[in-house]
Amino acid sequence: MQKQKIMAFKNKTLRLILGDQLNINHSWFTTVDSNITFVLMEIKSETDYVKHHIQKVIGIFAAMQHFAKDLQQKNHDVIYIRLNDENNFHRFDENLSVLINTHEFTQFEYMLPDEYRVDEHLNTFTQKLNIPFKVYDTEHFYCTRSELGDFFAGKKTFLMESFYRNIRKKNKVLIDEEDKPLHGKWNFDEDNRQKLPKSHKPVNPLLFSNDVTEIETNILKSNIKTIGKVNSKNFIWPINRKQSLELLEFFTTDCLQLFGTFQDAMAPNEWSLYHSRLSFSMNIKLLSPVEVVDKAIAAYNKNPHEIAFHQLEGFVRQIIGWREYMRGIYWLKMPAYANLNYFQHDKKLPEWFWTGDTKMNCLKHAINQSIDYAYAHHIQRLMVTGNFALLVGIHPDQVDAWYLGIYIDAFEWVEITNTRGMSQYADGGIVGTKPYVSSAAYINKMSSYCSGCYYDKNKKIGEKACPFNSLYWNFYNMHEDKLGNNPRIGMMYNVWRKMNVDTQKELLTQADFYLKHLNEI
Ligand code: FAD
Ligand code: DLZ
Ligand code: SF4
Repeated sequence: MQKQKIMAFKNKTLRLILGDQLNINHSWFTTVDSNITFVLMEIKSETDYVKHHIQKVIGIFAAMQHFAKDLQQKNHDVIYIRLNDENNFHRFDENLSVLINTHEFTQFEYMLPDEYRVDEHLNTFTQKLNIPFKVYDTEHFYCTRSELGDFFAGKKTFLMESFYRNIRKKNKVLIDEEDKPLHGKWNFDEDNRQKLPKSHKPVNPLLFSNDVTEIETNILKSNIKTIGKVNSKNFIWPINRKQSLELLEFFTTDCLQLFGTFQDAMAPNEWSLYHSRLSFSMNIKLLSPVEVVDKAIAAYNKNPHEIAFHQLEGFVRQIIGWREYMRGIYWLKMPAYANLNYFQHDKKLPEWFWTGDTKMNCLKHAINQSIDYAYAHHIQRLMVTGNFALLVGIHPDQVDAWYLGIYIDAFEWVEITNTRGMSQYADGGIVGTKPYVSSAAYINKMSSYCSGCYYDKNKKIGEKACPFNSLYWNFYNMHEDKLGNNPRIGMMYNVWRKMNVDTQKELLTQADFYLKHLNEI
């Protein structure tokens, strides 16, 4: 009798797949097991924790739906909870509890979430669970969550460059037999980062044409508040692995050869230049960073005459360096990181951050392109929108919410470290060694925005003076107590301190005028 009972007992496992865990090469999917059911869910706790760009929500739902279909075609058992399903409770814990009870699952399993918020939510859920549970790695990143913390243990500073070198050595990426970097040095930045010549027409971006009208209709029906525009008949972003691989192929054949050269360049009607636009596919794990890096190296090895080594290294350092580094900092410093506000900034974002309706041409283009494509490249994020937000003293919570909402690739682990850390210096120098601020000179050096601007890039004071010029000095003046002794910006303080007092006053008055009229500039 006892024996019979044990044989009749069925072990049934429920495995949760989050919207950014679409890694088909994960060991979960290598064999088909009829005792295992996978669940994916479109839920409001994830769509509503910040106001998202419509393209971000659509892109994630479309990719989740494709992924579920792929799994079903491979004979995996899949439950897919849609946004408007009657039995959708719109929270991971509630939906999971109902499923576990109704289907009598005997085990619950999930992969480590990338975001602290969801990690905590699932920790709390599993603590109360009355069946066993197990947590798996996502098998996506080069490093574990705690690797950066271990690497910098006992150190006061967290230099990206040393972490990057360590990962390259450890994984033998662009490393010779003597454990030295290929081509003799680690950093080729001085070969990169040129302005786009007027006569140069960048490559046309590879865009997809996905029909996602049904998803858009469902989002609208469910009253989810979104920002931005979308052409849902021709959705341009990759929404499955096949398209992500096509975009990777396009990048390595058509963009990599000029990636580094124009990495920091900005031009009014060029929204993607030679950037890969692979962040969305990578962040939802349709592509792994290892395969992206390997593919770029293979393209270089096949064609070293066309792709210079500095272009390749420039790209590899973004992924092996910055991407892994930001994730490590996130897991080392959360949850305190999300409340850091080193400068005690407290202003609200001007309203035109949501419309692009400003006379400042650089901001107008960077914001409008973000509204149109849910994308801006790194220097637009750092040296245009981020630079402005820092100079005028926007509260980092406001800045975070904007970045987390507007970009298709935005997930807190990589968004907050870039925004609060690299861009706003709200962490007081954990990620960056100095605040990234500039006057019009840098924006003009790297872009052709200034020539079409209402403001005059050369004017510091008076009518039509570029706001960046006076706000820049105002920022340094305002934060002298915190920045005055920073050796990396000592030169700027020397210039400021040597400046004629009347000029200083005029600059501060001009900045004050702009600060009082933020919504109208
Ligand atoms: P490429 O220029 O082609 O670079 C290749 C890859 O390198 C990217 O896909 C990305 O995975 C990685 N990478 C490059 N720079 C960084 C970086 N600083 N940190 C981490 N990875 C990097 N990136 C996100 O993925 N999500 C975000 O939410 C995000 N928010 C940002 C906010 C601010 C204020 C700033 C300054 C940067 C932010 N970044 C973010 C980093 C970077 O801007 C984007 O990764 C990049 O623009 C994505 O476009 P791409 O794929 O064409 O990148
Ligand atoms: C960003 C996002 C959105 C908009 N919607 C969902 C969703 O409905 N269901 C889901 O599983 N994931 C979604 N995501 C991605 C999650 O926010 C992401 O998986 C967590 O933040 C962990 O990084
Ligand atoms: Fe931007 Fe100033 Fe140049 Fe105008 S003049 S584009 S506001 S930097």
